Amino acid sequence: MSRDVLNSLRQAILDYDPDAASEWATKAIDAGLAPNDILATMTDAIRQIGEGFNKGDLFLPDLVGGADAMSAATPIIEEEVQRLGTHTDKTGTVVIGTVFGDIHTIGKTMVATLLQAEGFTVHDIGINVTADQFLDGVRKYKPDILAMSALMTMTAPEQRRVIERLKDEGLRDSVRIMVGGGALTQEFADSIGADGYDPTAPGAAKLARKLMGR
Ligand code: B12
Repeated sequence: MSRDVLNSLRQAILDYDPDAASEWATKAIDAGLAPNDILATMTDAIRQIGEGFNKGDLFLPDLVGGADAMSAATPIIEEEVQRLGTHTDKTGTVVIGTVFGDIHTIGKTMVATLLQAEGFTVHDIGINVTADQFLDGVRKYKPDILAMSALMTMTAPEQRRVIERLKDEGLRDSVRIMVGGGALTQEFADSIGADGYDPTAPGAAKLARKLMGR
């Protein structure tokens, strides 16, 4: 039964059908499935579309169609994650954004949602965020953690630029930095001097707690 619901949700994303995707996401929640499992199914589907694009079997409108279906279903899962959120203690504050030149929002939003579920106060400063805007976010919100997402090999180096700018402005030691996104590896994260990297959203939430010493 739950397998059928998840398969239908996956199919709705592969069919680029936002209405069906939100309908099956609601059914998955009603069936009592864990938000992490639902998000993992959706992620698999959109990555399958990405692979098709990579091989030249699918094209940009396919990415847009899959992303639209994904974006229709995501708020339903987010709502459930927030409803389930039991942490009343404030674990810490996070500023999160997708780096300059990069408009991929889905993974960053998932990480923000699961951080909230872990009790963090999250300031999501959006996509295509310049180094100056990240610095402004750090000055304004004084976060414990700065989280940056980058989905493309072209935009990943932007994370290095932000870290260098934080150093130049004397802000680097005021904040822990975690990085992620499809284009990254642990080696890259180490090479730019980030404090942590994880390839998944649930892992990002655990990593954030670890960076807070919890
Ligand atoms: C959907 C999509 C789009 C949508 C985005 C819509 C939206 N609202 O986000 C649209 C159609 C707009 C798009 C556009 C483009 N895209 Co695109 N896109 C994708 C696709 C298919 C899925 C991305 C996604 O949402 N994945 C699902 C999420 C959940 O995964 P995720 O983002 O990786 O996040 C997870 C982890 O990485 C982690 N995570 C994420 N952020 C963070 C942050 C921290 C701190 C941590 C710890 C963890 C973490 O947690 C998440 C959950 O597990 C990928 C393929 C892929 N395999 O990812 C291509 C992909 C990223 N796109 C690609 C390209 C090339 C483009 C375009 C240049 C295409 C074009 N020719 O115009 C443009 C670029 C636009 C721009 N300037 O940014 C390439 C990038 C190649 C590369 N390595 O550089 C990919 C890999 C496709 C491919 N195989 O070639 N895209």
